[in-house]
Amino acid sequence: MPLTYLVSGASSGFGAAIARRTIADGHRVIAAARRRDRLEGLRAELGERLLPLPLDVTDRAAVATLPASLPEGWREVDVLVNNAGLALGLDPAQRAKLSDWDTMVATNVTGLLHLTHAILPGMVTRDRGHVINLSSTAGRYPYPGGHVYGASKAFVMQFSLNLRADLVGTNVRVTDLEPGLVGGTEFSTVRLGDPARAAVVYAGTTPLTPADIAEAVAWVVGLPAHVNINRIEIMPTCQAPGPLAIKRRER
Ligand code: NDP
Ligand code: 8X3
Repeated sequence: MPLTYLVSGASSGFGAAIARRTIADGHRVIAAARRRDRLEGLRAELGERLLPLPLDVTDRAAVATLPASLPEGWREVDVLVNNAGLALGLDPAQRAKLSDWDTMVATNVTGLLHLTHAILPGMVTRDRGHVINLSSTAGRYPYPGGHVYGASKAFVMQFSLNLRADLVGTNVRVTDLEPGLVGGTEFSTVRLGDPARAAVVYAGTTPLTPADIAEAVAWVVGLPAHVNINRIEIMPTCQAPGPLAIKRRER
C-alpha cells in the first residue's frame, strides 16, 4: 500500500535523497523546507506524488497548523522523517556565537519537537505510523567544536527513545538514525560558510552518501509492522569512534 511521508529538510542532502528513494518505491512525499525553488525542482523531477511544502520548522504557527493546512488527501501522514537540521560553526564553545547556538536549538530541537507534536496525535488515532528522527554520531561521541550541535543530537536520540516509551502498545514506530560522516550534502558548507573549507572535511575519505541514509529509511519502514528499530548508528568504513583526549604537560 502506498504510504504518505512528510520529510522535513527535503530541499537538499538526505531529505532530497529520501524523497527520491521513497517515490521510486511507490510512495508519496510531502517535501518540506524553506527553499521553495528547490522543492519545485524536486516536483518537476519526481512528479505529482511529491507535494512541495514551503515550511520553516522554526515557524511555530505554521507548524502548529499542520496537518490541517495540507490539501485534502495528504493529511494522513504515515511516516514523519524529522530530518531538517544544521550545525553552525566549529569554533570552541568559548568562542561560539550565541546566535548560532540559538539557531541550532530552534531548528534541531524545538523545530523537531513542534513538527512531532503536530503529526503524532493523528498517527496514534489511526494506530499506525512511523517517526524517523535524524540524530548523529555527534550526539553520542563528543568532539572539539561539537558543543551545541552534538548536544542537540543527543536530545534527539533520547527524545526518540522516550517517544517509544509512550507509544508502546500502539502500532506507531520510532527510529533514531545516527549517521557519522556523510558527503554529498550541504551540511559542512552551511556549518563552515565556505565550500572550499567544507571540501577539506571529506578529503581522502569515502564517506557515506545521502543514498545510504535513504536506504536505511526504506529498510526500517519496510520491515514488518511488529518490528521497531530503535536506533541505528551508521559510519563509513573509514571512520571509527576515537580515543579519549589526554592533554600532557610539556616536560
Ligand atoms: P543539508 O544541509 O544538505 O540539508 C539540511 C536540510 O535542512 C535542508 O534541506 C534545509 O533546507 C533544511 N533546513 C534547515 N533549516 C531548516 C528550517 N529552519 N526549516 C526547514 N528546513 C530547514 O544537510 P544534510 O542532508 O547533511 O543533513 C540532514 C540532517 O542530517 C540534519 O539534521 C543533520 O544534522 C543530520 N546529519 C548530517 C550528517 C552529515 O554528515 N551530513 C551526519 C549526521 C546527521 P532549507 O535551507 O531549504 O530550509
Ligand atoms: C554530522 C556528523 O561528525 O560532522 O552530524 O558531527 S559530524
